[in-house]
Order: sequence, then structure tokens, then C-alpha cells
Amino acid sequence: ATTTGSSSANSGSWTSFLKSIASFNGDLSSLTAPPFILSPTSLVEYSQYWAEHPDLLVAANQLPTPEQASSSTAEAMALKRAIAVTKWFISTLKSQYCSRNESMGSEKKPLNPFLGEVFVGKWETGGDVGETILASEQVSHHPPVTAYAVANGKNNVVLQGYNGITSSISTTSINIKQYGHALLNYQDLKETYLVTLPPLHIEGLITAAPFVELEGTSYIQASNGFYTVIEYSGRGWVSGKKNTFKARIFRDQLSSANKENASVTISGQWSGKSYIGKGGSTPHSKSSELFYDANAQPSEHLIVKPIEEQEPTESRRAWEKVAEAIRKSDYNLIHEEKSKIENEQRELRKKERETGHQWHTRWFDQKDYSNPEGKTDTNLETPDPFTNLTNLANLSIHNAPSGSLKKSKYDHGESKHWRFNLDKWKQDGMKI
Ligand code: HCR
Repeated sequence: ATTTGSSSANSGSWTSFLKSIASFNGDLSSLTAPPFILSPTSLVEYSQYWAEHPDLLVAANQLPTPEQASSSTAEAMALKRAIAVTKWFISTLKSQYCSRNESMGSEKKPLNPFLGEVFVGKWETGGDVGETILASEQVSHHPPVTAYAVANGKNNVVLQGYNGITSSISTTSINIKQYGHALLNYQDLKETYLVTLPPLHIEGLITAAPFVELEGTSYIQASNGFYTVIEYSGRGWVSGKKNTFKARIFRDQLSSANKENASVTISGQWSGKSYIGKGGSTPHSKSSELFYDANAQPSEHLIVKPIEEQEPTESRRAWEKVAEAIRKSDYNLIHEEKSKIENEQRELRKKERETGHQWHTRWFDQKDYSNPEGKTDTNLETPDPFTNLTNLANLSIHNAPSGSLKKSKYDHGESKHWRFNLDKWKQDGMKI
């Protein structure tokens, strides 16, 4: 049901929820929210939003090579690929940040995945795109971290990444910093793109109709040097429209020091229409070429096995009873069913401590990029693409908020990042 908190029955519990937020410790998942704001979907499912437009994910691979496009230089084709990757990234935002509003009437509090919870599925797109698979796994519970891989075998494209959040509260909103990044590899092109995740805030708390607005910047660094800077703004700033962005694509990070150096500029709403023009000035909707229309491109939904065929750790099977209770808004049942899962998890961790057998993640490994003695982690390829991309983009290699720059106040600490292990995936009998 599309319930928001405006009804009087909901308003009391919403007020108590707001009070609990005001004094919370930074861990949103630990807050008890009223049933009408709970989503029956676990956060481990959110990885699917990276590829609800599989055609755009593989598009850079399908552009002609410089040999095929005789009139274009290699440079011009590399720019076209950077534009294609930027379009794919913009196309993911509506699914990532608006889909709960569209399907359930407002942003909701997702189920907090348990360690080892997995979510898998596939997109079956026809033509040159073919099948794309999703592997998503909860690789940490405290703090919550989800790792994922999206792979398209026909085009030899692999997207992988991970994400976690920290949150803080201000007078009217909840502010979220994202941790992690995505790496998009086009094997045939021998090209990789590093994508950073933007900060966001949740507005609409007073009216019990929360929604997300993005802020700050996302960067996309290509291994061929091209560098995209995407700046977000919300209603009330410059354009006055919600979900606004401006993206500039530069030949490299150095040339981004002057906005006029941009090869192209894209501007508009990521949940609506955006326009593209050459150079550094802002394109106008009346005279410029349409770049992307988020509402003209229906999302391609992931195909997931029926619950009866799923393993016990697969998200929809594991949370089935909780999800049912949420749909019925049965507070006691939600609590009862959630407690069963939480207690089971506590038991598992206790057993692991007693037997000294640590939990092993299933399809992802954590790789250490810190290199204090000039040694490289033996698990890393040399030269390592991620290290190279962070250097090209002047981005921190540490576990800093996504998009932190080198020498910024966050540029220190551990440098451990989750990576997809294709061998483990295949050993599990899975295909790409
Ligand atoms: C902040 C958020 C959980 C995290 C969600 C993330 C950041 C997860 C990774 C995805 O790739 C992108 C993404 C999209 C979501 O917008 C974001 C969620 C929005 C709300 C939710 C909070 C934990 C819910 C708080 C409770 C509210 C509704 C008052």
C-alpha cells in the first residue's frame, strides 16, 4: 500500500520515531521505525539498481572502434565511450534513489541484511545485449556493507563494487555519506572506469513523507584518462528543480581545474530530462541535444527465482515472513519474525567464536591496498587498475567517504576494498 505518515493513526508513532532519530548514535539500521515506513525489501537487493538499463551498461562496448569509424580519431571515440558510461551512470540514479517513492509512495527503511545474505538474478535482454547477471552479498553486518557484481557475458563487461553508509542528523534532514565505489571493466576495450558514490540527505521528515536528494559530487575516472565530474543540487538551488545535476567531461583530471576546458557539459534532472552540449557552458533545454530522458526509458526488472527454489540465505526467502508481516502492518509479528533471524545470527556468531571458525564471505574478498613497505598485496594484479585510477583522479585510496580527494581530511586509515572473486562464483556452479 502507498502509505505515508499523514494519517492520524500514524502521526503518533512517527513523532516518537523522529524523537529517536534526534538522539540516535549514527546507526540508522538500529532504529525502530513505525511499520508504515518499513520496506519489505532488504538493502542487499539495492545492488540491482546498477543495471536496470543493461543496454546502457554495455553501450560503450558497442560503439565502433576508431578503425570502423574512419572519420573519427581514437580520442574522439574515447570521448564517446566516456559519454556512454556517463549516460549509463545517470540512468542508474532514478532506480537507486527514487524507486521506493514510485512503488511505495515514499522512501522507506530497508531491512538490514544479515552477514552472508545473498541476492542473485538476471536480466534477459534481447539482441546484442544478451544476458546480464547480478551477484549481491552482505559482506559485513557491523557496519553494514553490501558487495555486488553485475556481469554481461556477451559483451565481456563486469561492473563490481561495494557500499556502506554513515549518517548524522541535522534540524530537517538525515545526512548520509556513502563509502565504497564501483569499477566498470570493458574487457574487449581493455578499459576500466572508477565510479564514486555521492552523499545524500533524506528530506520530508516533518511531513512523514521522506525522500532522498543527492548532493556533492560523483567522479568517473576512465583508465584512458577521461574524467567526468557530476555535481548534484536539489530544489531551491540555482535551477529550483529537484534532482538536478551538471556533468562535465574533461580530457583528464588536470584539465578539470578550469570548467571551460570541458569537452562536453550535460545538465538537467537525473530523474527527468537532461541535455548535452560541447564545451564548458551549460546546455539549454530549448536549443541543445537531449542527453537522457529517465521517464522515457522503462526500467528492465531483474528476474529472480521463485522463493520456493531459493537457498535459505537468499534474501527474499530469508525475509519472507518479515516481509509478509510488514505488508500486513502487523507490528508484533514483524518484531517476532525479525527476532527469529537476529537470534539465529547471534547464535551463529557465538558458535564461530567458540570454535574459532571465522565467517568466510562467499563471492567477494577484501583486498588491502595499503603499501607501507613498498610491497603489494599478493592478491592484487600489477599494475593494479584501482590504484592507477585513484592516482589519475586524485582520489583517496583509503576507506574514506566515497569521492574523497587525496590530501583531504579523510585521506588516511585503512585501504581495504571488496572485490569480486570470479573463481569462487564459478566454483559455486554459477555462470556469467
Ligand atoms: C540511506 C538509505 C539506505 C542506503 C541506501 C543506498 C545508499 C544504498 C546503496 C544504493 O546503491 C543507493 C542507496 C539508495 C537509498 O536511497 C539509500 C537509503 C535511503 C533511506 C535509507 C535509510 C537507512 C532509511 C532511513 C529511514 C527513513 C526513511 C526515515
